[in-house]
Amino acid sequence: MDRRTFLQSAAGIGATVTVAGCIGGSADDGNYDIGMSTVAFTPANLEVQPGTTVVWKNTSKQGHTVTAYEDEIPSEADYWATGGYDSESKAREAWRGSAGGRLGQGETYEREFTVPGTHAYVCIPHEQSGMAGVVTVTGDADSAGTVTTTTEM
Ligand SMILES: [Cu+2]
Repeated sequence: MDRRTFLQSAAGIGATVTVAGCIGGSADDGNYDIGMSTVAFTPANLEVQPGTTVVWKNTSKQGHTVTAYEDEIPSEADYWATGGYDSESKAREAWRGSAGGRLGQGETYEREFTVPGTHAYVCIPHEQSGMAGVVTVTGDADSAGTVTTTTEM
């Protein structure tokens, strides 16, 4: 089983997947972290370290968006969405008006995550089908010195 197959099957059972291998790879060389199938992000849950650039790629024939839920990202984080809109309402308006923010087949979107916490997002045209995901940025960089030791008696 190759890594990509593993990620897709892991996402299918709702697992949280931590990816280290291809994070930071260029979008041009075919590497990506989150694929977009007909009505799903795979994996839907991705855990990364602060400072990680996550790459989404539309691996389907349908058009999709990657649109942050404004109320479901850390308050210190800048708003993000395909198309570069600075608010969720603008992103939704642009999609309704002209399919703004659409990622076509094979296109990619990148976003660097620096603020720890959960960053939830959705594909606007497939929201009703449950096409949504979460990027969790761990605080591990700050708590690296913390070690939990279990002593067996
Ligand atoms: Cu979609």
